[in-house]
Amino acid sequence: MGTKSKPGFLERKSGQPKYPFDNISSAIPFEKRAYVPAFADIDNDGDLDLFIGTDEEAKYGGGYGEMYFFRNVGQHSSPNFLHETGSTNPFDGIRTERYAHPTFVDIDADGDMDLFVGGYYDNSTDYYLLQYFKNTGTASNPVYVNGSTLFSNPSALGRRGCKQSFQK
Ligand SMILES: [Ca+2]
Ligand SMILES: [Ca+2]
Repeated sequence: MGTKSKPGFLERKSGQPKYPFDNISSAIPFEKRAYVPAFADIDNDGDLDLFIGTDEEAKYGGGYGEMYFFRNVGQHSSPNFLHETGSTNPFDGIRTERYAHPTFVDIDADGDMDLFVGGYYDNSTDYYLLQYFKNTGTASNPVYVNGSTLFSNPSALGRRGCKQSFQK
């Protein structure tokens, strides 16, 4: 609805036509406490793919987050998201901090999407962290390794978590 200069929004709900997310809630276990979406064309095929950051407190023995990956196997104007796991998920086995808030941007201008994840480190001091995951693969076949922490200063970031944002 609306136009580029005057947007209008219409909520589409589960079960309605053109609602592309019906298979997502069944892919993420109910007990997760964060569902933070980020879109990026991670396989460079012209449509936006979906990532969802979560809190995975139980899976790794406490205190970590995880990224779920849904490849867009539809069209740019008619998305259809397929849950990818194992080796087809570029974040398979990679832990983030809790309540993962992902954002993709080509920060090093090498043509592939890098990742920043804001999160929460659950210990007695309650740090809020920003992690950087450089894409060491390609624009169509990303490879991410465990991220380095850019900063973790609760007094600078505030105590309600950090969420990163980049403007084009
Ligand atoms: Ca894509
Ligand atoms: Ca890059």
